[in-house]
Amino acid sequence: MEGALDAGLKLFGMWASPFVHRVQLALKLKGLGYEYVEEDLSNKSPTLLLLNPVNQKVPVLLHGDHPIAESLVILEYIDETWTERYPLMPSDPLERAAVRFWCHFAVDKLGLSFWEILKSTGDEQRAAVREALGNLKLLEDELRDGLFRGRRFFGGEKMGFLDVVIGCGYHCLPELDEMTGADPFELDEGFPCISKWVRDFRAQPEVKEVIPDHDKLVGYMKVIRQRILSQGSASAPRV
Ligand SMILES: N[C@@H](CCC(=O)N[C@@H](CS)C(=O)NCC(=O)O)C(=O)O
Repeated sequence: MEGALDAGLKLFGMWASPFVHRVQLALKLKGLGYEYVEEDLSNKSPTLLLLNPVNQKVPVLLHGDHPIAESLVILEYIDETWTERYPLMPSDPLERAAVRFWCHFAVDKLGLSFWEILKSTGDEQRAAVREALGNLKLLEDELRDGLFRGRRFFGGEKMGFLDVVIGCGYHCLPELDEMTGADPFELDEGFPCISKWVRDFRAQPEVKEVIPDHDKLVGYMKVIRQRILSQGSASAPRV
């Protein structure tokens, strides 16, 4: 909590979870300190089950006595509670609508298509990669020609809400083939705007502090993939 405001926050998380990283990155950008509790998701603590009885998932943020669950809900809560510190959401309503729209896209489209890559092999996986690349192309077009065009980040010169949401889920895009055993694809060639954005995101000091070492994450994802493949299909987390 060094140098950060003690806001009476406790975060229940798991080191490799992109949903937890979203919350950690938002707290870091806002300069808010918090106590961190690492959960063993194969043996969840009674406290986690009590705080998030509906989904029984991390992250859960405890503010005083009040638990808040679901990463996007937590991000909005943090942003609306500490408005004076590093605003994450844009002030313009149209831009806010666009941020929310692309957050839905990240969860419903990108997230699901990448999950399909992780849990499949052979032709099924190649089809999943085609679907995911089609989704990435939509994001590439948005960065090139849409509301966010010409910006370093979706938030402008600095990272904003959408950078936190998409960045924590997809900073591993350059290692996607390694993580999933999929055929290699050239991010730089097909997706110049996304690949620049990924590089800029990964270079941010707050991101470096929050996101675990890439080799460690890739190794962990390979283990998860093997576990899913040996146990049969797993349900997708909502990314
Ligand atoms: N939609 C949730 C997803 C959270 C989620 O899937 N968390 C995973 C860890 S990456 C979890 O707690 N899994 C435990 C389980 O599914 O039982 C969010 O955005 O917070």
